[in-house]
This record gives sequence, C-alpha cells and structure tokens, in this order.
Amino acid sequence: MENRTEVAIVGAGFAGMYLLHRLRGMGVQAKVLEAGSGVGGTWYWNRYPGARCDIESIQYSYQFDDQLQQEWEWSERYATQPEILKYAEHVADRYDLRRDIQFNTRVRAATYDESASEWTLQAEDGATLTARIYVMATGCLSVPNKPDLKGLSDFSGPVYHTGEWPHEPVDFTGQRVAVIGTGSSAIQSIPRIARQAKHLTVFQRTANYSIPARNAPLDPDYVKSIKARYKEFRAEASKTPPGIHAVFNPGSVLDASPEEREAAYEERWQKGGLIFMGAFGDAMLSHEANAVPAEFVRRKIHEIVKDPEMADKLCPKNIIGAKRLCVDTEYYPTFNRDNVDLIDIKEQPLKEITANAVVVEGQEVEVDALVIATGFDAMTGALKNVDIQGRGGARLQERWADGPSSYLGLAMADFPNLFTVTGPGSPSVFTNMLPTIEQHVEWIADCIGYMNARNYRCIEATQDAEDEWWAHCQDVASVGIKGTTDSWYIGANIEGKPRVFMPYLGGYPLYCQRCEEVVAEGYKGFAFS
Ligand code: NA7
Repeated sequence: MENRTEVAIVGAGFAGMYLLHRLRGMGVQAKVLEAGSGVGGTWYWNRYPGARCDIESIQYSYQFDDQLQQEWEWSERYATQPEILKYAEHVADRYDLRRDIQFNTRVRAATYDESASEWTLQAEDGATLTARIYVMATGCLSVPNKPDLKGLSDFSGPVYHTGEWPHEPVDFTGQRVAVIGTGSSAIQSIPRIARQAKHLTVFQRTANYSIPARNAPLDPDYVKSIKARYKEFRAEASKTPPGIHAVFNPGSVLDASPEEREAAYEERWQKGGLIFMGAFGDAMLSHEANAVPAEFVRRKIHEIVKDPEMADKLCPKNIIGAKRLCVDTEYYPTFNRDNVDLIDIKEQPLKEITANAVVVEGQEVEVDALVIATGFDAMTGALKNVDIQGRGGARLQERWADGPSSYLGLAMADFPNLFTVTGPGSPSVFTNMLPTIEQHVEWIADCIGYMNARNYRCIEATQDAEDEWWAHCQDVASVGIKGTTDSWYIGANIEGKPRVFMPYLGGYPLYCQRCEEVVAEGYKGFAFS
C-alpha cells in the first residue's frame, strides 16, 4: 500500500465512506483500509437469509446530500440487506470513493509515534500506513461472537455464522438445519430457512421479544410526501431520543386504564416495528410499567403459536426492551410448521456437537447444516481487535481490560489524534445509526478542519473529560431498568467480558447538544498541541 496519508480510516461502512467523502471536500487527504472486498460494513458481512434493517428505509439513509436522498428509491418499508448494500455501492460509485479505499486489508496494529505525532497502522499482511490522524470507523457489531461449542470442529457439514455469511447463495433444500441463537439475526433468518429446509431445529438459550415488522412495498405517495419535506422530516427525527421519526407518547402506562393500555399497544403491534415501545414513556423506568408491554407480547405469542408448550418456551421471561427488541416477518407463526422444532437449551443444556448432530441433554438432533446466530462482541470488539498503542506505551486492550471508557464515544486520553466513530459512550445503537454516524463524522471532520486552520498537530481528550463523560454515561444508564438484564449492551453475551454499560442512554438530542457545547467552548475537554 502507498504508505502515507493525512487521515487513515479503518472501515468502509457508512461511517468510513462518509468520512472519506467529507474530508476530500475539505481538501484533506485520506485513505480507508477495509477488511472486506467491498463497501457496506455490516451490510457487506451480514448476508444471511432475511437480513433487513429494523429502521425504516426512508430514515436509514444518508442525508448529507439532498440530491442523493431525493434520487434514491427504496422499494420496501424495511430495506433488505441486498438493497442496502446496493445503496452503499451506489454511494461509493457516485462519489468515486473506491480509489481511496484499500480492500482486503485487515488492520491488526496501530502505534503512535510521539516524536513525529503520527500513527502507523499495520495490516495483517505486514503492509503499513502512516498518518497524522487515525479514525476507527469499524462499527458496533462487527466482530462475530463464536462461542466455543464443544465438538464444533468435528461437525462434517457446513457451518455458517450469520455475521459472516457466504457471498454465494446457500441452499438448504432437503437438509436438516440447526439454528443456534434467537437474537435478531436468528429471528430474521429462521422463517426463511424453515420454508426451504426439510427440517429446522432452533436451539434457544433466551427467548426474545419480537414485534411484527408489517413490512410492505413503499407507497409512492407516502415517499413523495416525505421527499417533499425530507429536510424537516430529518430535523424532526433528530429531536427524538433515538433520532427516529415516530410518535413517542411521554405518558405513563401506570396512569392509563387497562383499556387505554390495550388500545395503545394493539395499535403499535398492528403498525409494527421498534416503535412498539414508544406507546408510553415509562415502560423502561420500572418493572411494574414494563410488565404491561411484556405481558401484551407474551399474550400475542400464545395467540399465534398453536402448541401451548411451544408458546410457553417462546415467551420471554425477562423484561421487554432491555435487550434490543427484534422486528420480524413470520417469526412466531413459523413455529406452527410441522418441520420446525424448538429446544430450550436452558432446560436441555447443549452438550456437544458431533459429526452429524447437536447433542443436548436427553436428545441427539441429527442435522446436515449448522447456522450459528450468536451475535457479536459488541461495541468494543473491533476496537480491541487492533493492538492500539498510544502515548507512553498506553495499550487500548489493557486500558479497557475492566471495560471501556471514552470521551463522547469519540476519543480517549493517551490516544492522541485517534477518533472512534460510534465508540463506547456514543448513543450509537440506541439511535438510528445513519444520522448518528453522520453527526460523528461531521464533528470529527470539523475538528480536523479546526486543527488544520490553527496549525495544531495533535488533539487529545483529557483524562478528566473522559472520566466525567464516562461517569455521566454510567449515571444515565442507572436510571430505569435497561441495564438490569443481561445483554450485549453490557457485554453479558461474551464469556469473561467485563460487565459495563457501553452505549450512551441519554438520547440523541442531549448527546448532540453536548457535542456542540464542547465545540462552542473551544473543544472543551480536549488538549491541542
Ligand atoms: P444477538 O442479539 O446477540 O443474539 C445472539 C443469540 O445467540 C442470543 O439468542 C444468544 O442467547 C445466543 N447465544 C449467544 N451465545 C450462545 C451460546 N454460547 N450458546 C447458545 N446460544 C448463544 O445477536 P444477533 O446477531 O441476533 O443480533 C445483533 C444485533 O444486530 C441486534 O441486536 C440488532 O441490533 C442487529 P442469549 O440471549 O445471550 O442467552
């Protein structure tokens, strides 16, 4: 690789692509290193059947170029992975991004040279890239969690991880398939696999709440009405806590009558999607309030799934909304099919995998193919996968041994000139990722512009600012009941991972306000040199 640039960006997903474009527009030289062979990040890797975004397509897109958002046509309410990938590729073509993206290049180490105030990134193949500024645009859910399942390597059939799905079509026709896991990826793929496979056995560790997507082709008149006021529509979205355009009722579910509760949740169940939880403002504030939507969904599961024993198993016992809510098409009805079985591995622990079977307590299930839908080493996985060594020998992997911390999810003390897009401490996964990515990218690009205008070579978050922001993140997370359930938000899905609440729960508007204040006060909490 050509081994010097001004800004080295890791990752050619939506964050890396936009940052490259933005910096070019400022006349700043930048280069992107990407592990995959194409752009799109999450949407490049997650090609499993049924993969879709759970944010409506009209909102899950860039807004930095009005012409782009006016011209692009989404076909469905929720876009499929192939359509989002096509969009990412279109963006790469439209802004001629590929000439500054080096594909098939996985960065393994990054070392800061204090005397030269620059970073050198080292790729898996030994190639290096030196840059003054280094940006990790590596996403929140990009390192697959591959649990150490006993005997997995003995399995003689194909093994697929949803987060690393093959690029060529996978055909399960005539096969007996096992899906391990029941998170979003499993819930989206199970109905599709069930329709194709001879038999499907789902191995569930924790039942999840899922709301019907009610996906449908987009009505051209609706699209026209949004596009006529896209800017205002986006501005309205940015005022809501998740940065999503929807109606959020601030009222209390506990103050509502049983009829009002029922009507509100029924209306949202019929509309479909994540906004189900927006029916009342306090559902995540107390167990008592949370029990109302939780019980509503459990009742729906029992109405949909004919076998009461199966329905019982599918009913989540934990609170609703603490884990990421799932959005599905035909998930619960799939369990009415004759060719689908469900095994609760808390009741019947998974013992081992043999050449042709998944063995659980008291049962051996013969299968031809395995689908591992066990999620990701979220939020910190991609950042810790690179051996990042900052000032004075500070190592991110050691610094975060007991859990991460960051200033605004953007920067860390002792790691000068390193920015993270949607790092821990950013509202990231609690928001519509696309606008949040754009906000982060614009903040970082503006900051680089500010430095260049003043001939500053280095920027570094102060330890005090980082500590203060991190303490604020933890304070906010302790309000309500979101952090009371095991989830990937707190690292609970990975064995041995420290349990720390990682995303910022204070909402998109508050976060943006804080970022703007930091700038207005001369990049408060950052030191320049
Ligand atoms: P998730 O949501 O982390 O789901 C992973 C699933 O795999 C979940 O049901 C886990 O059960 C299960 N799991 C994890 N490890 C194991 C082991 N060792 N054995 C059995 N089952 C296991 O990942 P997804 O890919 O579905 O979705 C990630 C996000 O992508 C999603 O939230 C959306 O934001 C998009 P557990 O609940 O941990 O008991």
